Amino acid sequence: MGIIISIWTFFQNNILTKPAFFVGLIVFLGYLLLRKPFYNALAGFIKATVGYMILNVAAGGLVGNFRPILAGLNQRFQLNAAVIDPYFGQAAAQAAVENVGRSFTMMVQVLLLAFIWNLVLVIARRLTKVRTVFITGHIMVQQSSTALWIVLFCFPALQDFNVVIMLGLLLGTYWAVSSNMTVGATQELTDGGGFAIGHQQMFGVWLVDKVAEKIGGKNKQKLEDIKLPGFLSIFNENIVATAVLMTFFFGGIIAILGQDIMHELDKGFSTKQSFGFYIVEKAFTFAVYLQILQLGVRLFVGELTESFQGISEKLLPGSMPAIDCAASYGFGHPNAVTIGFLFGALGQFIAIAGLIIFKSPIFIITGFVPVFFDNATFAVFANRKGGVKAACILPLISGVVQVLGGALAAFYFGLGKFGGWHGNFDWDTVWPVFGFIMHSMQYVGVAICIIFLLAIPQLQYYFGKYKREKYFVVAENFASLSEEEN
Ligand code: ASC
Repeated sequence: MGIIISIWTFFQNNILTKPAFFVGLIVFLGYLLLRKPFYNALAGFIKATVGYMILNVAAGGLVGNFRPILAGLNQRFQLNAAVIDPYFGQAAAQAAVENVGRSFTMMVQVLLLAFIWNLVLVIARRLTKVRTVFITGHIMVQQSSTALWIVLFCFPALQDFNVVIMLGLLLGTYWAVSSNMTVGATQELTDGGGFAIGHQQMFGVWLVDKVAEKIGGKNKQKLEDIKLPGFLSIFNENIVATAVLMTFFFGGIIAILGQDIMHELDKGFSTKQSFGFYIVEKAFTFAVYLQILQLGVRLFVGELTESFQGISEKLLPGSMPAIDCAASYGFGHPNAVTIGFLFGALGQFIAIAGLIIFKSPIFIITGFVPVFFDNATFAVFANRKGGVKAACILPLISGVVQVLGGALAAFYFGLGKFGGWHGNFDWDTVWPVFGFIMHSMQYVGVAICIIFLLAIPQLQYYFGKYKREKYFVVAENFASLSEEEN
């Protein structure tokens, strides 16, 4: 038993919560299964791991630089608002769990059980129709934290052991089913990239994929089709467009915050530097990280796509890993990412103004992670199916939903007073509904949520776009389907 626990602990600390190594090892194993020489498998492991680490550097850089700026609005206007962002949400959930005298170590146990349950659902895929294993470790930590608080809120007297079992099953089912919902859309976007989305907005991606086409209409214009004339042509270049737009966007916000607050928030802002140059430098940093991100994605996705054939041919046919939403950014028009972010922010600001005007009992501040990563992802998917119009409208609507759903959730689950709510799309929509059902119907409610989730892949299998004999082939060998269709 001791040995098993040590192996698990090792796995948990070094691989499960470090998706870069997880993806690397999948690539390594995939190449070995394809009978590639060991040195090729090793090279694949290194490229995939380093690629994912580059993606992490970029995502971390974006989060580290821009999260404090948006959250600074709270300080500037003394709103006492809840920040809708998973990092704030995780801290708030931990504080709430400890505040009622419960142990937060349950979070890791939930994570492990949920991961194992996800694997079981994939192994039994002929029955469950689940094709995806959620491996985005840092997201799993954040979601286990928020979900742990939701369950303790609904079942305050439930013993630790039962909490872990019940939530492990619920969360594992959510990971498996929600990422499985993105298989078709992601394979189409990436032309058989060999991965699905395992992040925080999978229900959203599914929805966007379904409605974008209707919004775009027949004569849709994609971002790729737009060629701006005259001096505007400089915006055809993604780096220029991003840098200029961000200079206005963050420039405006930083100017509102003022120099003093910025010195407090950002220790890198030296007193010798002029405020104007500081703003420009910050805004350009955004473009820098987006470039780095694309580089990382290209590196590891290439390896993953090729090597995963080994796993899907020999080990788990018809299955695939579900990874960070940022992996999709390498496959859309680069400006889609920026447009999604800006329209998402617009939607959020409109909704926040609504909360203030209608004197909501709780205020919300835009969190960088949901407003950027969710809406950029939506725009990338939306542009492919519905063009520019869909890439603007859907993130705008999502921004409104994020604030209103986030406000409702922060208020209902009582996390507002601990400073934040998770704030990503699925956590402003599906999870608050789950929480409400569990709170009002108790164990029956939990059963309803799990049955609802388990029914989704069945519906996809029997009625979805890639149904029956195509269902597993979409994941396993997308190229064969595209050839058929052409
Ligand atoms: C999140 C989160 C991050 C980012 C990153 C995007 O939800 O916690 O750090 O999105 O995963 O690449």
